[in-house]
Amino acid sequence: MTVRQRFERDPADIITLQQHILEQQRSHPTATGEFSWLLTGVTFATRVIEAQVRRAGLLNVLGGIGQANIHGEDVQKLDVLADKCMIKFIRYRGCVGIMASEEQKEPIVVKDDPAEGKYIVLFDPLDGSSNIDVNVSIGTIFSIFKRATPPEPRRTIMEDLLQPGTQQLAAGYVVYGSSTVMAYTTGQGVHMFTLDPMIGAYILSRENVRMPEDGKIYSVNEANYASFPKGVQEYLSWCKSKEAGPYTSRYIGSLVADFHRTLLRGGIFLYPATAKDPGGKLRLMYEANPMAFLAEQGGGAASDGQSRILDKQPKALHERTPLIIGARPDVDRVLSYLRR
Ligand code: AFP
Repeated sequence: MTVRQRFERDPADIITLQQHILEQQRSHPTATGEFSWLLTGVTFATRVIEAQVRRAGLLNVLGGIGQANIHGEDVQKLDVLADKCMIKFIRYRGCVGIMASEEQKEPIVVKDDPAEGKYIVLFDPLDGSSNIDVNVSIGTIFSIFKRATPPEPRRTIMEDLLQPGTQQLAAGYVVYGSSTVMAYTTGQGVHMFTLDPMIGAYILSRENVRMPEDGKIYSVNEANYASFPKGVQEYLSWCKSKEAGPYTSRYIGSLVADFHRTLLRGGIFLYPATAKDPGGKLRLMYEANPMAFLAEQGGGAASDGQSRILDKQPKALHERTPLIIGARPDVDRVLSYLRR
């Protein structure tokens, strides 16, 4: 029986995100419940953000604050609000030691002692901010790691933070779209939950999502075509060829929304190196790593053109990376063009 059939048959049969997280916790006999408590903190923060996003035109939250962030991008009022919500509702979860936000230059140390605050939460509080004022889908992305705790030798805050994506305990996003959907993974598949505004809770809507391998969509900001690597240019020409099918093109400009579609429909999303951003535009720790974890858990793949995203050893908190992410056959094809 599908999730929808179950809901229509008996509304009491629904599975909330909270229940789902607790179920997953039961499969880890040594789990203390702290991690589940932390995850529900993240989801609560996104519900507060979503309430602001849904009323954005009615409240005084649209527009910029007249300042640029550390990446040189205009900060929007909703960026600031979303950042505050994430920081506030995650920090009170007790077990969090370090947080890092795409909007903040420095990490936020909540508990210096790793034995007291063993988790690290990294987030992009509001991804796709240039879409806020025009009612196009935006989202929140998060990624959770564990700090080195005794008996492991103590690490500095930066050493704890700069772990490769393979070490993520959980990752997910919320897309504030035609409905509000959360997708998350703890390494046991990708599960999606739709926020039911009547109940005020995220309800399971898709379990064990698998990325289709026959998708025919490519997603890229083609305005940058002239400075893409030659292999990417050739791949895009192939997408438009008779041999390819042909593909169709979709680009929203919010990674969360573009990735969400790719997870459900297959195909590929690319943000290669460009003349403006020779190292790529997207952030490894806040965008590429969490999406790569979800992509792989959904049967897909993610690469920077040379190596697997999850294997990359970060050198800086706000490091950028090229990103090629989607169904495995599509990612492999781009890589083969890049190798030619
Ligand atoms: P903003 O949050 O500044 O709108 O950036 C969004 C983003 O980081 C990512 O979500 C998009 O995929 C990408 O940038 C879009 O970049 P372009 O506007 O250069 O296509």
